[in-house]
Amino acid sequence: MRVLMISANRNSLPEPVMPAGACMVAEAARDAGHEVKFLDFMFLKWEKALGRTRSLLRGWRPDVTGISARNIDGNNLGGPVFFARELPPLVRAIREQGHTLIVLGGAAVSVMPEELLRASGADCAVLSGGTRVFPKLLERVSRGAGARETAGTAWLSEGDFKKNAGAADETEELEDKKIPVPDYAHWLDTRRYTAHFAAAGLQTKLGCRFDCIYCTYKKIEGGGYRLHSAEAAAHAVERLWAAGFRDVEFVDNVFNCPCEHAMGICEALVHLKERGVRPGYHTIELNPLFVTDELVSLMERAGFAGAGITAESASDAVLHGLQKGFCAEHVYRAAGIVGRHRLPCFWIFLLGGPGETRNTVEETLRFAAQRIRPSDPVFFNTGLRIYPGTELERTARREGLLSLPAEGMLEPVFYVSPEVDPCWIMARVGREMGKNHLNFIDQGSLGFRFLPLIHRMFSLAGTRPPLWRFTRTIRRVLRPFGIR
Ligand code: B12
Repeated sequence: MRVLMISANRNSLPEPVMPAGACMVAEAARDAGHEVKFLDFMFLKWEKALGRTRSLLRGWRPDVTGISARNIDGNNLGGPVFFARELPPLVRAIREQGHTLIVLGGAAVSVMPEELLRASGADCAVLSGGTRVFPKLLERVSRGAGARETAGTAWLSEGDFKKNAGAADETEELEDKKIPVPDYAHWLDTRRYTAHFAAAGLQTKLGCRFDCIYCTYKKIEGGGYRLHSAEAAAHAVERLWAAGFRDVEFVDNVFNCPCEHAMGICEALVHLKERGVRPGYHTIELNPLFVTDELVSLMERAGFAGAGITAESASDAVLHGLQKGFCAEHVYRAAGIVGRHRLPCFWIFLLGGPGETRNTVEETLRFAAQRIRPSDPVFFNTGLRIYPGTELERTARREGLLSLPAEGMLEPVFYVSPEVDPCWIMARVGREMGKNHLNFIDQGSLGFRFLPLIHRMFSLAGTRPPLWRFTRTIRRVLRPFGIR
């Protein structure tokens, strides 16, 4: 069969991310014997993206068109951007060119499948396990059976949302299986990505054991862990290295849990380094609870160039309200540990959750000012995106802050504790940024529209990722132009 895969993500902020999942799924379809073409929208303006789609479809009629939808929105209360708004016109443009079965997939679809199916007009959606489910769906379609009933898919039937969750990934044992490493250069303009500081993503496990009230990770990946072995991770890194990638990002939702798994992977990476395979490694999520001297030392020996720490708050009341499963003491301890090492860290805080007050905001700001190394950037995000089905949604409804039905929550809606005004929080963070904390940034900084240009400049100068290591330099240069 003819299959078109469209990676619809055009968001290049805070950096363009390579559509790993879309490539993996396209490759799984090709390996199953289908003829597959790929359209990557990342570096295209909207009109151009639609134009390319139309002209491709005019000359080549795919039986099935997959649309990979990564982001619903930018998760930014200060400047909301609604990416999913591009899906309905895209689906219409595809339909205008003739019949093709339109299948939605991607992280956004795992988060809000019903709402995206309703809004986009696509035929069905793959809920999870794309590399397994999509080829099965294609196989059914090729023999004239209905795509919709494939295990792992969802669809609308006379306006009702239906799904056949089937044998989801939950039960699948990943141990010792190979980690799919797609031939990225076949599907994407990889040079363009790496020139914008994008690292090749590598996922070493699925699942999340935490119960953070706002989060969708369990919805996307399931609760129980399914782990790839350290050998499988090392093998995947070798393949990425051989393909020319010099930066590898662990896209596991939380890299250091289970901690022994992360340690095992780091040990395997140390051995790889001894054999001359030495990319820079990155991860955006370390949970403070499992930050230990031993882990950080191993990460340094393995060649990690930077790591994010998702502390979210330094106030016990807020951490409790968010059900983070750790308290302020752990956040302080993590700062003490990384302070004894050289590994650059990027601290992430979520302000405005249940229980947040002016006092708790001050607690977090004090922690950031006094305990975080001035060379480490600190990101303050105000407001929590509310997703249907989360504990945060229930809290917001109970507190009378949310009355929209789930369909209305596709356009971003945010929670901010009724005990504190979001404008006050943003202004307060702004005041700290305006002082001498050049390492502090807010959501406006991540959405700064000249970031891609800054990436290019640093990249041309031969700088290696992560760019956030240069936060203070960048802010110092931008300040005279009135840019915070
Ligand atoms: C790691 C990560 C990041 C890293 C990415 C690093 C990198 N090198 O890729 C960083 C920190 C940079 C990042 C940034 C952002 N992220 Co992020 N990120 C993730 C995370 C944890 C993992 C993503 C990943 O790579 N998964 C592994 C790959 C292999 O999976 P995948 O691409 O989803 O593909 C699988 C399936 O989706 C499916 N599939 C994919 N495409 C298709 C297509 C078809 C047709 C089919 C059938 C199936 C299919 O098959 C694949 C295999 O199963 C997810 C949460 C999660 N657990 O998924 C959030 C997540 C994707 N991010 C999210 C967001 C919001 C963002 C930001 C907008 C945040 C911000 N404020 O800036 C930015 C956007 C960046 C951009 N340019 O688009 C949201 C997106 C949904 C939403 N709420 O809108 C998520 C889901 C987290 C959440 N809040 O729920 N992110």
